[in-house]
Amino acid sequence: MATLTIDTKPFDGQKPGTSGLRKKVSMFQQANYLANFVQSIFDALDDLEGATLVIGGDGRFYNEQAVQIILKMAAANGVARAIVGESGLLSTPAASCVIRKYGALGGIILSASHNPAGENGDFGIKYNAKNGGPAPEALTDAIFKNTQGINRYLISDADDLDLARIGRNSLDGMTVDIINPVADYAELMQNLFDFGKIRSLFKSGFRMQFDAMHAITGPYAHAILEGMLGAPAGTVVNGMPLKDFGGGHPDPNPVYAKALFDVMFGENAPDFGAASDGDGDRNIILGRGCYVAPSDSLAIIAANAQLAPAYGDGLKGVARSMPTSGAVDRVAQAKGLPLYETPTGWKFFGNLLDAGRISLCGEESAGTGSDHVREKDGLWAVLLWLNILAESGKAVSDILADHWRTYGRNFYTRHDYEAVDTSAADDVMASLTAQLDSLVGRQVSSETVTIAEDFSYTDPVDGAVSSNQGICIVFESSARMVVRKSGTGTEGATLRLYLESFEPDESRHTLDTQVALEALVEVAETITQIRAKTGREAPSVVS
Ligand code: VG1
Ligand code: CO
Repeated sequence: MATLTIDTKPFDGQKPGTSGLRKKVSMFQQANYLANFVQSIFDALDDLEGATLVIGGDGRFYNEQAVQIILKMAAANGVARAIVGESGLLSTPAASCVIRKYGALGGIILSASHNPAGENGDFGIKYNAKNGGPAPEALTDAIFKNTQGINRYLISDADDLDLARIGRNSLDGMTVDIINPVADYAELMQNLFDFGKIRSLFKSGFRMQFDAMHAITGPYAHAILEGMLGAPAGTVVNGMPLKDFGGGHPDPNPVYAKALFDVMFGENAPDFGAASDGDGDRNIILGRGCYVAPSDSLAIIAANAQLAPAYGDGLKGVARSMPTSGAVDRVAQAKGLPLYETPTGWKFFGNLLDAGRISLCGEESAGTGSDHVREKDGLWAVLLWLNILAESGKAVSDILADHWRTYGRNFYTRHDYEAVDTSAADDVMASLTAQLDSLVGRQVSSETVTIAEDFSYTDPVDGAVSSNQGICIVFESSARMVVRKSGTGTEGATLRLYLESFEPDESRHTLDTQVALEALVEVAETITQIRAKTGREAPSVVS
């Protein structure tokens, strides 16, 4: 076996977005495309020689081929040991858990998360650092810079490994440990939650449906919910990961997870419903006849986390991304907890978690997590909810109503305009940015603008500044709107419009969200002209 040095040259468009590099599969299949990016990661790491790396992905099309290429490149670049999930599988939170548990230098995660999979779908790759979290911006900038000047990569000419066989292998001098992708993660979950209590809950007849959407959480949910916690067989649906995710779009929201919504709002609905996304880091929570908006879920978890053993001593602090609703702020205030507002993307929570400033964090896009790993964690959130339900004995709908009664309700919606013309999207953002100053004081229908800003974040731990993170407009009524361009889409551009208003009056808490926010939607259109400029009559997804 030998190390080959392959000549190559830079490719356009290898700039990592919100969570790594995401492109069409066909792009990744071009000769040297993946290898260029992987070598650019390796060249950006100081301590690669002799290190341990974790490798795994969400099982989508091209996952296995990519793992084989990365293993051979790791061996050629002097990595001492690779830890790989069986068949190349690892959910994003499980990868984070494994990196931390085995003291690895970092890990390479293959996923495009919620983006559709299959030969004509998307593929993605990202690097996670020693703490188990997404590479910080300084590192992703260095990786991008390397992709622009790359002229060679190193790869072993060894044969492919059989990834389906758990055990120890050697690849051109590098140790490759193929592990059960669920075991370490399941053990961690067992240490955080009261599995006995949750088992009793299921024993008492409590019914649940978990929709794995044919993506990576299937094996995890089967093993933990049906295996360790004794939920009846059939609790987990669509639990077999498929290379094309069954042709679906595993973004757990009311549109793409409609089947679950139909069950939970239908006759004879189970007590509890949940779904996860492609790579297992997101979750949605439903009760019988009710949906818990992700921003509310974060607030409810923050308010009740002490019911689970791992958080019994209370929380150090909480954080949310800027577009996430202010529901969790009210809990933080009531409990006297520090609250941080970060840009979109999990990487910004890492420093706060590492520094012990927060124990819990989340995003409006259905991601919640804690200091147990450094990624958002779908199944973890579901288990925390189960622990809260088991401990409180309440139904999901009661927990929600009680929460709003105590803290008031933050009505919240996100409107996505997917795959719009890039120039139209840029025009929306540019003209909004240009009118920020003149917006302050302007009255639009019943709302008056008090703050209009281009969100910029200074990391309180290392002082790093991230600017242009979305336009945020606050009104006198305390209503708020945010507009940003997605960093994960792969077709044209995706614009996200986030709208929020606060309702203290309990008699109005049962209003439909879209009805409650109807007027604000029109105010936002007047200010942004999104519909006019993109030529869309309505958003592609309302969540
Ligand atoms: C989206 C979400 C963001 C999330 C990111 C990665 O990013 O809005 O909150 O962190 O996806 O999540 P964007 O830039 O498209 O808005 V994921 O599950 O890909 O795991
Ligand atoms: Co995801």
